[in-house]
Amino acid sequence: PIAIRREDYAAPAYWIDTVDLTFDLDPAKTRVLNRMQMRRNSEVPVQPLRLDGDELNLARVLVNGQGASFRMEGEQLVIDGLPDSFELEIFTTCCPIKNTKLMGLFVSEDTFFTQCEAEGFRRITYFLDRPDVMASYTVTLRASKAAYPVLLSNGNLVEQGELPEGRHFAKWVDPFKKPSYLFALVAGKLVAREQRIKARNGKEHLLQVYVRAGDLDKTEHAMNSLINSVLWDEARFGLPLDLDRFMIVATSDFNMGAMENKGLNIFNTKYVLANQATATDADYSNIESVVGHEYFHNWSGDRVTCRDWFQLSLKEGLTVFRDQEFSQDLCADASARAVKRIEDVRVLRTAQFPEDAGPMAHPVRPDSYIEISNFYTVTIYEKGAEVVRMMQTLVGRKGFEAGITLYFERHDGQAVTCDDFAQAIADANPESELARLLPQFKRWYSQAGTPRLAAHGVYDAQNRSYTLSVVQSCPPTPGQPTKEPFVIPLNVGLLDASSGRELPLQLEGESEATHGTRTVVLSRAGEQITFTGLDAEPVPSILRGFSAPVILDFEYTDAQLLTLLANDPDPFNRWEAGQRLGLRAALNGIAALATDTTPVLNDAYIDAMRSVLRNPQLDAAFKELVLTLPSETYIAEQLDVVDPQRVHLVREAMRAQLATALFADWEWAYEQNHDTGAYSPDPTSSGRRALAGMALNFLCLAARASGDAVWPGKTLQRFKDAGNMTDRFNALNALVSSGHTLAAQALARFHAIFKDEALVIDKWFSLQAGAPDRGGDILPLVKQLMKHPDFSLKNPNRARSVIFSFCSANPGAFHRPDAAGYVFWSERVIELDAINPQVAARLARALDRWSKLAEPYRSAAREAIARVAAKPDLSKDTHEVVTRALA
Ligand code: B3K
Ligand code: ZN
Repeated sequence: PIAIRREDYAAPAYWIDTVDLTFDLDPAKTRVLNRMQMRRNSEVPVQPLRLDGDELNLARVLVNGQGASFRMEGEQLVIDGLPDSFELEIFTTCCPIKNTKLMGLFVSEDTFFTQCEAEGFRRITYFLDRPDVMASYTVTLRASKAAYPVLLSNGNLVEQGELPEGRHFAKWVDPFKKPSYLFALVAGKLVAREQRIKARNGKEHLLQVYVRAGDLDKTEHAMNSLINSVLWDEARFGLPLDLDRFMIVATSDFNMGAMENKGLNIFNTKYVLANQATATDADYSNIESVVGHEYFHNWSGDRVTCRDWFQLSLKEGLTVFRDQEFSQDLCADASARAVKRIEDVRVLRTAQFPEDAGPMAHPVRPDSYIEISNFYTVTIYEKGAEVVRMMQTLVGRKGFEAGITLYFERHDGQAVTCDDFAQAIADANPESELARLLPQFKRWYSQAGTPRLAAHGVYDAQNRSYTLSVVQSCPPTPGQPTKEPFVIPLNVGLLDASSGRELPLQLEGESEATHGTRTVVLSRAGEQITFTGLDAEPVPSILRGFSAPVILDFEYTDAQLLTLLANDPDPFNRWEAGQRLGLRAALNGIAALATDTTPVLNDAYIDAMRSVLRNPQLDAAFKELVLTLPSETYIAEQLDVVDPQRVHLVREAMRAQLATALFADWEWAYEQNHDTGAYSPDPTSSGRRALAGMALNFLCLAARASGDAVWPGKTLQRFKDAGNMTDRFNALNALVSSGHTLAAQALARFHAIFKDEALVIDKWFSLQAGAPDRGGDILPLVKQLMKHPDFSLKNPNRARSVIFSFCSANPGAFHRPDAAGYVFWSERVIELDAINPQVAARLARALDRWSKLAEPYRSAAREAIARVAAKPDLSKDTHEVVTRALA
């Protein structure tokens, strides 16, 4: 396989103005007639037309209605000697029922779906399958009316009717030009929830959510999320819905979360279907985010798209930022907004930071790839969103809105680059620090790796000043041995060490002090920030709100962290102080070779946690976040050499200690929070359910140590009586993760109740495969689960629920001294690769961080990766991941 390079970008040699597609849908043999009006791009030298194809059967090629001579070069269809403009007609067939890759046209539960991003359209017809070729589409779908009563494509339905032999047709015209990756069709037995809404300008729109007949009672939340998304984008950024009809369709077989096809979004059922009996609060909130995300793509992605796939973060980073802001803006108060921010940062730090430190590290705008599907990463998405967020911080919220307005005015209907985006934001804010530092700021797009800030504070009693010295660095990443300094907006505040009160801020040379947080813009390798007018050494609160995606090293004393935890008005840093204390305890425990009975947490930490738990001023959701210990993955990232079993053991010891030491407090917290009344997924009541669930978890864990039967009994009762899935699942989780004997009957009952609810059965599998390992018991269980009649490797959600929950989300169970976890992993990667390379390549990344492992894990992991890499006929996807891992 060969690498595609960003610097090799060349404009297309031909343009496609219109595409007229006719589908005769049949699961075993679908016929596709593709009629295109094309013309030569006069700005590039004359050259043959090369159309992309993949697993197509070619029947006929006509140029201006005449049989044309063509040749095949690999999978490309090549035609020479074409006139400057012409009609090209191509007739092909494909086999959707055998399409297990779920790219292109495939069948799921007797329904046709498509997935074209990034390069799936070439599996439907020969095409210039690249995002800078934008065309107007007319699509006619023909199929058996009984089997496929609903026929959908992008845009507006302009005609429909009957055909002979029980068939019917529907013709769709998309009023907007689009790249091929945004094409979609759906055909099958579906029903829709519908809602008509009126936009600000008085225009009416039809919103539809299509699902299978039994699922209509689970579409209300998705519809509400869609309505909120439409209103929000108009209110916050002045971006209206530009279509008469906006459709969402759910499928249970999907490689990812959802897809923003113009006017016809296709979703994984996981991000559409919810009612209180089947979905947890987390599901509700994910649905809101993903519905928002796909809807926001209608502008950031569809109206303005990417010139090439290296610019993927142009649409993904921006759209993640937009969906994060949407969810925050829907929150009723600052505390709920902070909770959302903390959750987003947690994802960044547990998933993106390791990626940026591992073999797959790449810039937000990569320089090369072998398989683009491998670059739908947390770096492109989440770090990309942080880059956009920093721009907003540098130009202010209003300035950023002006920048977005300019970006869409300037580039509507175009395929553009990350540079174009940054330029528009800067141009709308000519006086800003962003405009002043733009070329340097753009290093966030070109340099991979997580920058580190080493900060150090010195108090000068004589001058009543406090100087923070900050040195930035960034470790080497593949292909980038050295890095230049980044532009880093650093949000800072100071607290009084004795009272914990926030201090006014006066920088050296300023005549007046200000209150609250200050944004200091770092741009040099080393800088000093001096605050004046201070009577004593303050406690610095640095990187408030996580104002940049960096690692901050500051030698806080425990006392300083306790002050921040108790007092910081910035909720993010308040939470962060608790995490730093927990992390410090974990690292000390690991270094001291703690056993499972050594106390790892000191009294001060436990008392501080008790104060947070009992604090009447704090919301339950925030408490739950503070009391959640840093994950095993996050702890492991802080170590040079990782013994995953030791990390697991120490973290479990910490959990056991929190369970016992705060037993009475957990009882109190449960009593206070477990009754949330009639179900509503709002942040306040979901926060209370989360804290009650956490309390039950610790109470069952404490019972494990003491032999007490009361709380496990209560938990089982709770499991049986629960009025919603969140409470029911939390109770089940408490029994399973404490390893209580009552877990077995609860699991059996759960399966019996929900046997017909695929998404709930996914939870049932995932809970078991992700449960804390005790003496190596999880791998045999996982192998058992794979033999369960409900298991299927072909369904991505199901495969993820068992295999990924074990390999990627359960380090204590996966990293076994006997290497059996790695052997299992390599077998599954190879097996999945033959079915669905995208899913396989995702799983392949479970061992990204192998080189950090202690022996015997390290050698065993390397051997397992090498075994996969040695397999002939590996997909490009998996091949790229494992060869980079071994490089
Ligand atoms: N743009 C799609 C992701 C497509 C993934 C292709 N392998 C979903 C999204 O980010 O909204
Ligand atoms: Zn997206």
